[in-house]
Amino acid sequence: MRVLCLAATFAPWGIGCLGTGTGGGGDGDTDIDADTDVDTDADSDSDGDCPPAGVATQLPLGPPVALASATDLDGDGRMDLLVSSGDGVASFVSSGCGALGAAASVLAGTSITGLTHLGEGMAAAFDDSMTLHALSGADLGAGWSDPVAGLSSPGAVLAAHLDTDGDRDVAAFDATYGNLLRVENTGSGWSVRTQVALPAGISNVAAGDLGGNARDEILFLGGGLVEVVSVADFDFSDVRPLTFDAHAAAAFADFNGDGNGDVMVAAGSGVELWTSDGATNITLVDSTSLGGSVLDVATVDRGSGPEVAALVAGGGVRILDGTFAETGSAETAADASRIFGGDVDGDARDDVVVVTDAGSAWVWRTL
Ligand SMILES: [Ca+2]
Ligand SMILES: [Ca+2]
Ligand SMILES: [Ca+2]
Ligand SMILES: [Ca+2]
Repeated sequence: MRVLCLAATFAPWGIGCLGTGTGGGGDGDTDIDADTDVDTDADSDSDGDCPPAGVATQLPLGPPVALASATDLDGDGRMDLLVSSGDGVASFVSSGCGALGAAASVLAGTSITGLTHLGEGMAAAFDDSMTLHALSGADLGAGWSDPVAGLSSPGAVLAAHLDTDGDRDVAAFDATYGNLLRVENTGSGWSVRTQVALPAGISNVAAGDLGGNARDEILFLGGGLVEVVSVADFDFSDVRPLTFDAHAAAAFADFNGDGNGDVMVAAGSGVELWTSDGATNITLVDSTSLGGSVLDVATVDRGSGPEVAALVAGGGVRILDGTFAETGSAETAADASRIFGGDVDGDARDDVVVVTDAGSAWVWRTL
């Protein structure tokens, strides 16, 4: 019975099964691991649909995943997941104990090139007609769409505080990261504020606050590492190349606990800690090797301060504290490519969600 339920979830977006009881399980049960409903963490898992705590558990999502993001869409304090196969955007919302259930799919027939979360129940998607969509709520139904002009081809989008009004705005890139539009989130629409040409060699971007003011800094990653410092609203004219070594991804938080924002950066087979002086000057202070190419990093806070969760090629996940001591590890799948940190089960400790290219989420309810 439960195996049928698992199989049903491989159908296209929107087929309910996980966490919803609408799939093939005739008893309404949605036991994602099809085992014996052993409840390992005393979370009142009466119907067996909770991913067990302490190990990474595979939840099928559907079609291959080209883009993914994560935020709390329905405001219940639990991190939810947004994914796109390239055609439309689907939401998978956390149930009480961290199972991710298909909630909605929108923009069917629209080719999506970029997906990011704005926080506070909102996400942004960019499409190949150069339209930027704000998506809100578990059903992704509330929000707005506006064309944004100025790019030759649509590509990635990155949420960041580009001004000081407290909501996240969007940096929209062309397909080769050659140009960037700074787009204001007005609360009811998108407004392109400035445009800038970028240096060659960028393959990823990340944003977070490294001090100086309430706006975020942006890191350009790829065949180097470049810090772009916020100078004024929608003005990032202070561009600082930091190194020409390859860097893949970045996660922001105050990792050394001195009150200033820092950043953990995936670099080759290791992770680097760059700390800030509170005035946007960052310095490489330490690094560690994880024995394989580090594909992605995320910040997790399990109640004792921020740590970094690193995804190593092949599917291994390691959690490291600010001194690079390993505080947890898990194994996922060989095609795992993205990692997210956030509390999926509502116990106030961040968990880890890994997304694979083939269309699975691995939920690791951390201890
Ligand atoms: Ca939620
Ligand atoms: Ca803003
Ligand atoms: Ca710090
Ligand atoms: Ca948790």
